[in-house]
Amino acid sequence: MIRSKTLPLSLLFSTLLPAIASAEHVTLPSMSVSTTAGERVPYALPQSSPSSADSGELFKKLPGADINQNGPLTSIVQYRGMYADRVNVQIDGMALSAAGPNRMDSPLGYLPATLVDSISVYRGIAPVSSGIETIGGTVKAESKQADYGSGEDVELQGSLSSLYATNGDMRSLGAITSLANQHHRLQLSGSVDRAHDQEFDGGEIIPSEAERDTLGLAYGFRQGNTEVDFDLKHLNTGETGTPALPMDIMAIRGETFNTGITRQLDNGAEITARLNYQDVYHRMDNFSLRPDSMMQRQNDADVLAKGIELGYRQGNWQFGIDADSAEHNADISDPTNAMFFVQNFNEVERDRLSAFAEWTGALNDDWQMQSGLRLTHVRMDAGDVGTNMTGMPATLANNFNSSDRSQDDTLADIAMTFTRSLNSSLDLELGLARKERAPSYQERYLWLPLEATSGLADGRTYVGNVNLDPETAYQFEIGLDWHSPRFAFSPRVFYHHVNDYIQGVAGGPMDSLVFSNVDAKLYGIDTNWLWALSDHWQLDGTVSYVRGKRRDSDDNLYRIAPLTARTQLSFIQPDWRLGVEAVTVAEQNQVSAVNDEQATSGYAIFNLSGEYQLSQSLQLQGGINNLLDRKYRNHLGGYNRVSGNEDIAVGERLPGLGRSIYVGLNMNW
Ligand SMILES: [Cu+2]
Repeated sequence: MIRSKTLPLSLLFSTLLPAIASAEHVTLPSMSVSTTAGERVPYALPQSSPSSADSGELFKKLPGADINQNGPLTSIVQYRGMYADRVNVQIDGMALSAAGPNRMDSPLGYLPATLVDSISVYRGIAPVSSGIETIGGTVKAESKQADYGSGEDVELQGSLSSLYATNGDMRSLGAITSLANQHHRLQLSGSVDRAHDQEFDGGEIIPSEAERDTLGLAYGFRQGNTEVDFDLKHLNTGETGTPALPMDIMAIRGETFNTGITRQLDNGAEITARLNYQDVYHRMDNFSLRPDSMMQRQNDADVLAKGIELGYRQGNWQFGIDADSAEHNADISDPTNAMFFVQNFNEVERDRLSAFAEWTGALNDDWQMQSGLRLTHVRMDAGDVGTNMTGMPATLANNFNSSDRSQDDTLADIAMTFTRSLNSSLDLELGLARKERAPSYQERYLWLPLEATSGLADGRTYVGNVNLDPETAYQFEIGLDWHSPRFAFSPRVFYHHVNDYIQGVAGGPMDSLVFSNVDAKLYGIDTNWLWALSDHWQLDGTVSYVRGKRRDSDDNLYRIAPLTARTQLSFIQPDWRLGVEAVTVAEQNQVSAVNDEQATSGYAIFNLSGEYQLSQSLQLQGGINNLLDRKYRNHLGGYNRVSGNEDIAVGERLPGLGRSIYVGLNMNW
């Protein structure tokens, strides 16, 4: 995994909005209607101003993308029907582990929207160089980074992004400031997010308050052919609701550290070496933020993860060796009863050693190819567990402790994509891949029926299965990329044939589901499109459709995004822009019976947004989300798990957010 230095912002939209966010430029380009060119890889979100603290709201605007929402800061990436452990989400080049057994600290939760520089996705098949275990694709989110200066003189630069939204009284601030010359760059960044409970037409979602602070320090040095960088980040998420889960966040606190060296060799090759480290503590409970709680429970969890990456790139070839290791613990207690304890996960280890080779280049005058092979060895183990409970839980603990928990899996990934231009404005893309994923630690080592399921939030309890096999997906993809000066359209059709798909199946103790290998398929189509109607008017949007089914039974896969279209009409002037967006979502009645999943009906919501360039260094932005205050239910939003809220019954699907008026001021220097 070579850390990309700058993510290409899609040329398609690159002139749509000024790059206000980036500290590299003090002068801002003026706004204009886009001209179109071929789509970049990975495909980055058109620069857009945030309307919420959650960077998941930005990710959702990509084709094929959606978010499993368990709380205001707990956005779990879904790409083409695959989510959680199946999607490789990298924040500033780092594949983060989650401290929370329910992914309350999902990777996007580490990057507040006010600090986002770009979010991109490899549309379709992710190259093997993009990471280990990329069965559901690779998503990259990058924070704003200061660039080196141009001469010996030290320059001071920076940017600030502020946001206020009426729904939940949300306040966000993100800032970076840097000192840099051509050899050194030193950067300090920070952010603050605060919000009260969110509202919908009919009441409040309780608890959905949010509290998060981040602090970052980065330093880079370059001289001749060598560059060294250090990046230390601190995350402190305070009391934050997750109404779709049995507990809420009390704390997610810790550090991530990433450092690397890149050197260009005389023969034109580039070598890189990177190290990363993550140490995060998490506490959650079911009583502090909830109106009623019968039985008080608290869970203290942590993760300690380390990784190393070595890369070599020359000409058409790229090679890499990656290794990482994560250790997880989680202990459940009862603050009213000191005797009570459950060792939910104890010294669970998941270690990966992986190597890849990839070739990118022209096969002949017409065809370009990227193809790669990655082999990965995954080793997992878990320590002994215990509980003060007697009866069934004690028996399960004994059975677990006497079982052989040490497991080894070998994964082989092969990915091939072929592109050719059919004419000057039309490209064809074909992709084929075999991708694998080893079971997650929850899927293997959850020994007591609990809802610790990497954020499934289906309300069912699960038990793990030590003997699970890895998932194997065979992926096929065909797409077009049509780009003329005023029009662009890039549909992709895909089919994923998944053997040994891991899914809960009836038959566990105490009416739980057992993680089991089943067979599944996912297929669909997604597209981006843009139409410059005139010099001032532009229409653009995405359409995303995915269908997920079992192949070994009649059932559907759980929590699959409904057919969704986003359509935006913009009026663009050199120093301001106004847009109206329609988000139309179809009903989802292809639901999973085994997960007791509820169907949802379709809806449409309308959003207004605008930007106004006050001066070279000052921009005002704002808008209204859900203009008509439509009451709707997001199929990926989970069910209410909180009793005592008069506005939403327990087990009812959580409503989507009501109207929110927001305003933000962006500044750079
Ligand atoms: Cu948690």
